[in-house]
Amino acid sequence: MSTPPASPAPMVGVVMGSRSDWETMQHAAQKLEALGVPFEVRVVSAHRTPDVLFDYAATAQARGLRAIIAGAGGAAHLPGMLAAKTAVPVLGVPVQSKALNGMDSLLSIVQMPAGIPVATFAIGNAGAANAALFAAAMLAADHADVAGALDAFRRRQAEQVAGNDDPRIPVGN
Ligand code: RP5
Repeated sequence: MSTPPASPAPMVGVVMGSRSDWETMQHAAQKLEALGVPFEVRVVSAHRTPDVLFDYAATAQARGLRAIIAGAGGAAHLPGMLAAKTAVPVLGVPVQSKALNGMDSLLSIVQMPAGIPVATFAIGNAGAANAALFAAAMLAADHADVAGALDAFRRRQAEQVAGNDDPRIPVGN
């Protein structure tokens, strides 16, 4: 019996403050999967498991991660704290909180002090998807397969919009 081929080392980390963030962050994972970008997924909480956060950040670069997509809601300190502890670019996704609709998450992530940047995306599913597309764009210069997949995605998207440009006609007709 032959051993299955080893899966490629992850180039992108998708992390989130709680399992409850997965509903949002799965949209990042789906995009990375579709583009063929090797990634890993972890729950890493800035408040509940700070030591795990520090370890994740401290080892990220040596493990080959080239971007970390970090989603959190409410007092969303995860992206900023990761950015403080690693040179790997951090892409922050504000999760839509129940109490304040994600405005708390957005402001917590976007208002970083000068010197420690976090690239901040839109609140919710669109932000998660776009963070993945952005991470793929960062990788594209050195990975022709990812560049090709991104290009194909954009062409398909444009065709879908152009092919259904009368909003009165249901999609698929
Ligand atoms: C944050 O608190 C998480 O990122 C999550 O968005 C929010 C709520 O977490 P749970 O109470 O659902 O675990 O740390």
